[in-house]
Amino acid sequence: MVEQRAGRRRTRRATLAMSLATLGLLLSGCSLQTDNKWWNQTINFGFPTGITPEGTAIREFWTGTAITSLIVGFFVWGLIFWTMAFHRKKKNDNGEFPRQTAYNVPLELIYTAVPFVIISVLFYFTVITQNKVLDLKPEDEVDVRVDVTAFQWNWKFGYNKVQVNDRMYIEDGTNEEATRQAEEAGVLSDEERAARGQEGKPAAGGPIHGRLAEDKSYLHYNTMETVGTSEEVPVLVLPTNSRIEFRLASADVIHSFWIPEFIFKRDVMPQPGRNQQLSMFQIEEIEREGAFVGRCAEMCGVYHAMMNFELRAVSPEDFERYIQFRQDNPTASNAEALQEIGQAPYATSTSPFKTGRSDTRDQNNIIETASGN
Ligand SMILES: [Cu+2]
Repeated sequence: MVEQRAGRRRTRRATLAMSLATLGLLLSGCSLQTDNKWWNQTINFGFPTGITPEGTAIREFWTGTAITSLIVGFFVWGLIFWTMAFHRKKKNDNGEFPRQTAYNVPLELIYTAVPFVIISVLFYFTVITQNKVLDLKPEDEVDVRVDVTAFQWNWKFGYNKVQVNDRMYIEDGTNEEATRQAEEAGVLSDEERAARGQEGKPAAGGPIHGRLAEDKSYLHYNTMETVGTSEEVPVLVLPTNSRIEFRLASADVIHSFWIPEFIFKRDVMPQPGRNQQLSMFQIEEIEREGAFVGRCAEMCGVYHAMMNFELRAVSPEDFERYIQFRQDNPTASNAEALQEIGQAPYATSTSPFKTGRSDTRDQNNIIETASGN
């Protein structure tokens, strides 16, 4: 009897030790990151810190989900270890099995109902978070609209609307001339139609909704644009404290617009016309000034890995000066405008790559730039 009790105590201790070890292992996965809320500092379970309210919502959802999973996990592990430790009866001396407890209807109902409740709660919070992240506010609540054009292998950013501190700088930034040219280029001229034997047929006569494959009129063209080159990483300058809308379109294949600090990425599609909702998103605001790297997150060809850009978040006041300078000096470069407001003229979060094939073969394919810091 005494021996049996000691054995039981030993099993109980072993169970406790095992549980503590598991807990330690799980908690060591947590990382410390800067955030104003203490619970996010300590328990974000390795999730990165975003710079938008949407990013924070996703992170908090993640933290809640991780905690829920741990609670469920510990409950299940507890039951398993408890069963293992205290219900190890074997056949008795008469060769009889211990009392069997299968087909316990109330128990089966409970463990069917409880998981259903758990997934219902998780589903509820998933929908709440998703609605916040994908929320599109009406036109008059959008402060800045950026047209993002992805192409192999770089980015173009156009300012379509800019309203900062209740002042309208750009109401409709569309470049009418460029738009008209793109529309014309997408339709065959009379001579070309004759050459293809398409006289008398309906206009255009191309394969994509009746238009040519070369037709790029679905893209957005703006008067004020920032275009990346192989030598210069495009720097997208945006203000903090402003609602920003991104309209995405690709000039060729599918790309993906990703600023890791947004905790959000979205595919950039060619011909996105029929899915307008899917080719745009908004952020409530950028909460922090700084330089943040942006990347293409959809394998899009040979130089996909080099398709970087930079988001430079500045104060609304600096942004006003930046826009004013570019309006007053339409031929000035983006670097000059950045310098004008006391910012580093070139990207600081990433470097351009050499794009020549022979250059990229030697591991050393980063070009040193004269970046500001
Ligand atoms: Cu790409």
